[in-house]
Amino acid sequence: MKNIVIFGPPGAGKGTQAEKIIADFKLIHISTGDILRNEVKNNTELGQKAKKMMHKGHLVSDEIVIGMIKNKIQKDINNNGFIFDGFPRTINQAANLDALMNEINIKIDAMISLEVNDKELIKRLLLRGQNNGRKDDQNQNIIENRIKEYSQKTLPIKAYYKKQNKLNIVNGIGSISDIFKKINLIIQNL
Ligand code: B4P
Repeated sequence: MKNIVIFGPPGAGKGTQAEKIIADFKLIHISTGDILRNEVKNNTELGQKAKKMMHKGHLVSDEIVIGMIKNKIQKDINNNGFIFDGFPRTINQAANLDALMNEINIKIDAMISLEVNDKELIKRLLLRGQNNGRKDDQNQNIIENRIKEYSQKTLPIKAYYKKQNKLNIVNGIGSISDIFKKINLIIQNL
């Protein structure tokens, strides 16, 4: 079993690279962003709570997100491994993920951190906003809020995984396939 965290600021290419990782390594994809967007689309109670935060570019509460992850892991426990995309996003989420995995005798094997500068992130997200209708991609202020949330609440997770010797840094600027080659090598060597 290989369990990977794909990490980076909004627009770094987490979802994009996760798709390629799944295709090559047959891992189960857990994207908290996708799960939350689905809840919003279906107008569930959880979705109604999450929508307010997501549309402002804020993080959804740890309590909601950790509950979702727990259900997903338990549902797909017998598989080649998980790729966590957009989760954890706070130190509290990272510690809860470790505890959850510990309970079932599995662990995170690697964290892959995609590094992209803010100017490029804003350019990518505004471009995506023109094509896909995601409200949080259509407004530069909201995108800047997401980057700020990332710097303040999410970035400290890098040190958390570094301490566990699991941090792998990958330059997220370049062609999608060149970036994937580097990621592929890291996962193969685990
Ligand atoms: P996410 O869905 O995780 O969205 P994201 O950070 O924007 O990244 P995504 O994976 O979609 O985009 P990617 O970088 O692949 O989160 C959305 C919101 O949900 C959050 O703001 C938050 O409110 C909430 N949320 C989610 N998880 C949470 C959690 N754990 N706790 C609390 N709240 C949570 O790609 C971006 C664009 O760049 C794409 O258009 C892509 O085509 C392009 N791109 C990718 N690679 C490229 C490359 N190499 N060159 C050029 N363009 C590239």
